[in-house]
Amino acid sequence: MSDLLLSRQEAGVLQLALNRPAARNALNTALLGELADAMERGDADPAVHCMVVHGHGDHFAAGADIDELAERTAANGPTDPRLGHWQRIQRIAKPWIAAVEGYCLGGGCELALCADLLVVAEDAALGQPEIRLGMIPGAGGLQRLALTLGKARTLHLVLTGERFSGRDAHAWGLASQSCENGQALNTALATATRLVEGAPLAQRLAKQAVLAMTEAPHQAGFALGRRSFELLLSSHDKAEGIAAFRERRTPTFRGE
Ligand code: DAK
Repeated sequence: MSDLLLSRQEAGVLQLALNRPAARNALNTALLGELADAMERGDADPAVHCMVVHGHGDHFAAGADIDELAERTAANGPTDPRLGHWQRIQRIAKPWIAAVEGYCLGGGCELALCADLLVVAEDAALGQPEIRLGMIPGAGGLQRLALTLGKARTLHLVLTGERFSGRDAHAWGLASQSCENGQALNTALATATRLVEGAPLAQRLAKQAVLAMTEAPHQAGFALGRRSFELLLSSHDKAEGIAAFRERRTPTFRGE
C-alpha cells in the first residue's frame, strides 16, 4: 500500500485515512482503488468488525481528481476503472462510518453519502459542485440526496452547486451524528466502539435490509445518473468548467 491511504486497525475497527492533503484529498483513481481494496480486505478479515473512513488533515475529500476527469470522454466513460472501484465500495457488507471535517465535495460527498453512518463536524462544507464543471454527480450522490431530501432540495443543491454545512446535513437527516469541529474522527471511533459490541451478523442483515428498502428499488435511477455523467464527459461545458477551475475564473457555459 502506498501512502495515499493510511490504515490502522485496533480493537475490531479498521481506520482508513484518505491522504492527499495537498490536493484536498481529491480521489484520484489510485486512491479510490486503494480504498476499495482496503475496504474489501476489511470485509473479509474476521478481526475487523467495522470501518471508519476519514480524511487525513483538515478535509474529507474535494471530489474526484479534476486533472483525471479532464482526460475522460463519453467514449471511455463506461470503461473508467473508477466505476468498478465505486461499485466495490458500495458492495461492502460490514458497517462503515464516514467521519467528515472540512471540504466534502463532489465525489467526496458521494463517498460520505455511501457510508452507513455519517458523522459530520458542524462547519464541514459538503456539496455537489459538479454543475460548475458542466457535470452532474456520477457516483450516486444525486440519487442518495433525493432519497433523503426529496426533489426540491436535491435539485436546489445539484443545480446550483451550493454547499451545505455539517449542521444542515444532520438537521436534514443525511448525517447520523454531528459534532464540534475537529471531533469527527473521535466521535466516529466512539460510535465504532459501540458497533463492535453488537452482533455482527444481525448488523450486516440490518444494513442489507435498509439498503434493500432505500437504494435497491432505484437502480434504474442510479444507472441513468451514471450514464448521464458519462455523456457529459465529452461536452464543451465540461471542458470549459474544468478550464475555468484551473484558471480560477468563472466559466462561460454554452449548453453544448
Ligand atoms: N481535483 C484535483 N485537485 C484539486 C481538487 C480536485 N477535486 N480540489 C482541489 N484541488 C487542488 C487544487 O487544484 C490546488 O492545487 P495546487 O494549485 O495547489 O496545485 C490544491 O488542491 C488546493 O486547492 P485550492 O487552492 O483551490 O484550495 P482552497 O482551500 O482555496 O479551495 C476547494 C479548496 C476544495 C474549495 C477548491 O479546491 C475546490 O473547489 N475544488 C474543486 C471541488 C470540486 O469541484 N469537486 C468536484 C469534482 S468532480 C465517477 C464518480 C464520481 C465522480 C467522477 C466519476 N465515476 C463513477 C466514474 C466525481 C466527480 C467530481 O467529484
